[in-house]
Amino acid sequence: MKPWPENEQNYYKISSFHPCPKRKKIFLSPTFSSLQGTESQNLDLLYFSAKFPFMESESVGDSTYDRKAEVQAFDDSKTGVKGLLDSGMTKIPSMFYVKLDPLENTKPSDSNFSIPIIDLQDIYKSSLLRCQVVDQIRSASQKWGFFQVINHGVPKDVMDEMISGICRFHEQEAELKKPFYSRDSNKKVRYFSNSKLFRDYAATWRDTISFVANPDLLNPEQLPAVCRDIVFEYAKQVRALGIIIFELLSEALGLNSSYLKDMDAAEALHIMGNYYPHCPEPDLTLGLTKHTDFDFMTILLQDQIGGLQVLHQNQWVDVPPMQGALVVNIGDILQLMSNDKFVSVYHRVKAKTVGPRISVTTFFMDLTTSECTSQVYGPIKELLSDENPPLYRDVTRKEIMENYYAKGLDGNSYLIPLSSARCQSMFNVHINFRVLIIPYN
Ligand SMILES: O=C(O)CCC(=O)C(=O)O
Repeated sequence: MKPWPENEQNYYKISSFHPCPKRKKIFLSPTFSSLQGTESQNLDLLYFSAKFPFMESESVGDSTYDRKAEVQAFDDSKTGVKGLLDSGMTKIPSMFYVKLDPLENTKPSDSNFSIPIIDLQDIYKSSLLRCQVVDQIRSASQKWGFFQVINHGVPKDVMDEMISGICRFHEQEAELKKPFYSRDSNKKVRYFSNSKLFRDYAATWRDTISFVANPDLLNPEQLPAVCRDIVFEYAKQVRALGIIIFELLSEALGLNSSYLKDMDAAEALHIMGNYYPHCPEPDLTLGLTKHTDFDFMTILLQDQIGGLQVLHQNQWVDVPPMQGALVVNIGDILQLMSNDKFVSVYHRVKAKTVGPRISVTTFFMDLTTSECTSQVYGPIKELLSDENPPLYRDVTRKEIMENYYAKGLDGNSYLIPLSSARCQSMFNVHINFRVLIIPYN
């Protein structure tokens, strides 16, 4: 190992390790002093997470614990997290133990922070109002990557019925759900728990039914009867809203309002109906681990339970449920295309003792690999100049999908391997860390 370069300012010292006694394994997660200077915090977190994902050693405590077998049995049951609770379980199985990432070094949340709320009322009637909304969207997309929209045009009864329909699906008898259970990510309709169950280091407390509309949903017969009609209606409504928001985002980038729509950003939808059951030990797991979305944009419908949090200025900030509102967030592809004018930020969902919590995530992108095309995404040429050189290289959809499926929800952004040589070199200056492994006993 190379000697520690004491005189090199760009190196970071590992200040502590965090063993995880709950898992009866040695989990070593170095904590670093924070990045100096003006580089973005995002880059800081991306880099550190990328280079030092959790390091897991051989099992030391409980030598009989076989995680692989536990995960396999869970998957074979085809009844998800809800099935565990239905069977009378009161302590969560070890495979769900999530080690919170100490690399984040997050501060306690500042109660002054709140996700921007943007009112879309009358944006087609008043050009002054529309200009103000475009400014708000630009600011929210640059600073937060997240905002809530109200008066967005999706009828309240459609939103309520969509939440009920997803709940009905998950709460029907297990035997009726099992035919939809699948790990085949190319299926246009499927029920599963933890999309990357066999890849992620920890499973999380959520079950999902997903639907692909690219551009249309499947033949109605192939959708579960308990939510068929509402899924069709919701897909229609959420796509219409998506088109409006893509127009506003295009204008916020200084582009023609149809720019993103003309790139077919609103063509393919991947709708996920999520069910987060109540959790008997919410401090040991998460509803969903920290991640960014790798699509153009995501629109989220949530019920009134809460649990979604956004990482903003190194603090986890709640996205409070708001009657009638929908949550919008920028995805990795839009961050890449906007050349970092808009940011795709980390978010996660906390597990809670109350539940179930229902949410519906609509990703504007088909996440199945069957639609792997040679379509290329790169920084939008109109946004580039000598002062604004491309931060990312052009990348094909095929490459993005391969990258997405090759990794689990490990806390790293999909953008890391796509950053241009200039950016990569910013990452690479830091590679000579001194790593000290302290056994935990
Ligand atoms: O359920 C939520 O609130 C967020 C879900 C989410 O982030 C996702 O599905 O990627």
